[in-house]
Amino acid sequence: MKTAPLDQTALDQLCINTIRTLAMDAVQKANSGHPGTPMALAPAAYVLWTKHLRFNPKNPKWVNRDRFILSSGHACMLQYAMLFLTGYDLTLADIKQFRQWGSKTPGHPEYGETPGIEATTGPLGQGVGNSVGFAIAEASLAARFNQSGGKEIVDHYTYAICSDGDLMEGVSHEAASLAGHLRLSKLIWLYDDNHITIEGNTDLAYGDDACARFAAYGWHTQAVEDGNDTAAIDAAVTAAKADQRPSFIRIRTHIAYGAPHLQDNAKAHGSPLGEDEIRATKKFYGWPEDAHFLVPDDVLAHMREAVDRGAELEAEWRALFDAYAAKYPDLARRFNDEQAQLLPEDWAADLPTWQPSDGPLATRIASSKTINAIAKAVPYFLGGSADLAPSTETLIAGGGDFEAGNYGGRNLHFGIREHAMGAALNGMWLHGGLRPFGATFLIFSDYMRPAVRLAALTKIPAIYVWTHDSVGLGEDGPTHQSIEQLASLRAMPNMTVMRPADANETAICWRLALEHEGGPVGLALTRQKIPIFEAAAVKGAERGGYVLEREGSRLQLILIGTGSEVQVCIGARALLQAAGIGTRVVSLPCWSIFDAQDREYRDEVLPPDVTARVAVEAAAPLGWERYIGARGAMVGMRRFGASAPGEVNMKEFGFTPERVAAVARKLL
Ligand SMILES: Cc1ncc(C[n+]2csc(CCOP(=O)(O)OP(=O)(O)O)c2C)c(N)n1
Ligand SMILES: [Mg+2]
Repeated sequence: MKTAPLDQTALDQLCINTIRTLAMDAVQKANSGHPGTPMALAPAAYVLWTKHLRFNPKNPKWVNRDRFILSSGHACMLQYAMLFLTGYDLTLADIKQFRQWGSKTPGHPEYGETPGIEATTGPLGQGVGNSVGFAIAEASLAARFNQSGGKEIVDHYTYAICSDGDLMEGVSHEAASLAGHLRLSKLIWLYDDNHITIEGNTDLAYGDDACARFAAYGWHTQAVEDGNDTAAIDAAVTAAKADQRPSFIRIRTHIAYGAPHLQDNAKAHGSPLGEDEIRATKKFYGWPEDAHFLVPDDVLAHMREAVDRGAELEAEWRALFDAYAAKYPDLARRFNDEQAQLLPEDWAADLPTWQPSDGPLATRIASSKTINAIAKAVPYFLGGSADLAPSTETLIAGGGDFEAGNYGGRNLHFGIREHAMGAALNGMWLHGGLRPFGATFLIFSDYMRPAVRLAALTKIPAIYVWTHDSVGLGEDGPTHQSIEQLASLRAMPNMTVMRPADANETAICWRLALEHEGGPVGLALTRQKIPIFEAAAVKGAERGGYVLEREGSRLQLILIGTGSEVQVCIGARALLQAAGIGTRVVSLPCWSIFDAQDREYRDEVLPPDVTARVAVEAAAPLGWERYIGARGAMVGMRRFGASAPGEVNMKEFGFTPERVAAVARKLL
């Protein structure tokens, strides 16, 4: 591709104004949306798409494409215009359907809805957070697959456009700090410095020297003082690519550029300009004032050169890959399999199992052993923690550290940056070729929640290792003890929460997590030791819930537990059985998997005519009604926890066989 500075011609200007007017017209037609930012960013987008981005519109999934993420997702008409003009499977009719039910042009970019959209954005800061994950993935794949030292099969940039809001959000600070530390040199952020947010001028709330901030993170920084200066933008991107640090380009723009009454006005952020203002703006651009959705033929022809260019780029890469495959057939096969997220045959054959005599064992320790077995069998499985690897037990032994200069390492160190970790995991998976996990305490799932929610919304199968999962963790006290987290995570669509009751259930949950598609999986694991069941007794964990201990006589009572509280249920059952009450214990490690079983199975585990049921979980009771019904009881947490040894907490908060048995008896 040419990299000489762009000498702006009349045709360039026509293209830029086409992008602008498409955004204005689409927002006006929808009577909703964000016109001002696409108008201001059109020159930058034009430079990026025509001069720098390597992509193939006819194969948006080409693996070595450059990635582009619009972190300021509200400006998505910019991206839709670019995707349409450069020849993706997106038509002018789709643009006219902006923000309508079922359209390919939703109100914020949604992964999976529109070809060429790499990540769902809109919650400010997430896209830039994702971009760090994309760059991590590129570096990881490059380190593990590239062989030649010349033209390589994994070699692409990750670009993100971000706004004032993105940079104010905390996650951008975490993510940028991490990227700088890791020296992710192929990451480039273009900052839309327009001095405007929704409430007005950024002076109201924001005075950061953005370039100084990024320089302090170890980024390469540049400033372009005129967002219409395509040559300067082009030169800045060229310099950014050449630098061996992540790059930050501040571009001073003017929201709603060219609108006589609305340029530099916060009103242009999130409302249609209005027909009169649109006509006046078109006049300023030298555009036919009454034309709507006008795409001049020469503009389309010029922009669609991206189709041939993309085909060539991909063909070139395919030749490179074919040569690679001839030389390194095993690596090439693995590369393709991992891109397809294929688990190696028999990958789960060597997952650990335990005997009761091996216990008691914390489920976090069982998880550690399982992680290491998975890591041996699945080379693209990798992850890390937010500075809690020794506590979450997530180190891959012999995996090496993913660090600047050693991007082949499989242990990521996200630092104390849970939110960036969540966002980066999303980016790593969206990039392709990796199956990532991230770890912290269950309580700090709150610190990564916006990213977890986007993983769920986007159906990203990230795996979260959330340990120290209840008041049972002990002395660290109520700040560290999760209460409402399980309920709130279970309330999230597409989110799978698993809370295994022992080591063997933990290994099963991990296997299910690896095989899971369609959303993230969170494993809630204990800090404290718990006894181990016979492996054969817990096989039913595969179905989310199962009868762990059967009633000795006629079934009168069902005790349902998860995690460490299954032990409490077992103790209570012994007391109740001794009193002649036929009691079964159901272990329910995963509600959503259990709910997906057929009715016959569910009714077998929880017979509908047995209404005396007690749920036992050291967490907020919300949601348990569905399993205990109107007549059931819940032994849970209705307050915050306390600082005391874990066993004391469990006793004081009523997680004892005696209390559960007493609660149960009242139901009979
Ligand atoms: C996390 C989050 N908080 C709030 C919003 C609502 N919101 C959308 S855009 C925006 C700020 C707009 O300013 P800026 O980011 O500078 O974008 P510009 O208007 O300049 O394009 C806000 C607060 C959001 N989308 N995400
Ligand atoms: Mg702004």
